[in-house]
Amino acid sequence: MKTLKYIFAILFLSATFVSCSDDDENTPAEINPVEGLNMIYEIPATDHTVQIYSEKQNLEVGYNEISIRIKDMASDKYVANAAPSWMPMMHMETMEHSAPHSMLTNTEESTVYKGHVVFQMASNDTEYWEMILNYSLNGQQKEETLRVSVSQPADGLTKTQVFMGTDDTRYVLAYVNPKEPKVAVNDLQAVLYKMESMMSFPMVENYKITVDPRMPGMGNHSSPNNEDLTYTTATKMYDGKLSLTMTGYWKINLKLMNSSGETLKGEDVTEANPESSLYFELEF
Ligand SMILES: [Cu+2]
Repeated sequence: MKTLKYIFAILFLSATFVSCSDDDENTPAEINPVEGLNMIYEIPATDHTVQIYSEKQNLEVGYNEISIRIKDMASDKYVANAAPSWMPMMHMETMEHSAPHSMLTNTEESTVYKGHVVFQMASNDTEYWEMILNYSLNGQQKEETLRVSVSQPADGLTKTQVFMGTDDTRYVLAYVNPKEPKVAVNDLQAVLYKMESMMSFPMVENYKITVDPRMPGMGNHSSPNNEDLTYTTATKMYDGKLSLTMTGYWKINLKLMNSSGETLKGEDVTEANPESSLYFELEF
């Protein structure tokens, strides 16, 4: 009975406290820096916890935008000087390899470290992905290894291609935007990496990717006002324009060209050749 009384007292006090702060009109509305994101993993450690967020419900093959927060339990605050780095690793039956990934930066929100990973393949019963995280907390270097699951996108459409170029280099090309395509001229965005080794995937700059969207279900018609993808230093991505004149299934035929204008992968769409071997698929 005594315990119950205490609980009531605490409840009453906290209710009072909440209503007090609600009444205070000078208190600015608290901005949630991970608003709209899903916390897909949380790694509990003795004195802190690492939280991993995505726009999606889970990690998928292709381009994944990921946000990481580290909460110091002692101060109950998210840490702004953790300087984290990460390394995705896939453990396959016969080998191990990494995946293309950006650096983690906290330029928009000091306590949210953002970056992206392009997973080339899904995990399965015997082959799995791990994310190795390194960061500093209260002057100490920490490392956590988290097993993550990576699935094929539910829509089954191709938005990522791993391929060998005519220069005998293996490339990874992944679709980034538009996330919600519209009947309009959309901002098209993609990332391009090359595979230097099993562990190293440097970003490829200053190449060009031609864009030729077609509707195979409707006589393979195209659309006007597309713009080829070119590298933008500010975004560290390839930016172009994708014109979609109607809803339905579109095949975005692509051709990758190096800085000397040589075609490394993909073919022109002609009467005789309805599609390129390099493409993205969209349906909306
Ligand atoms: Cu693999």
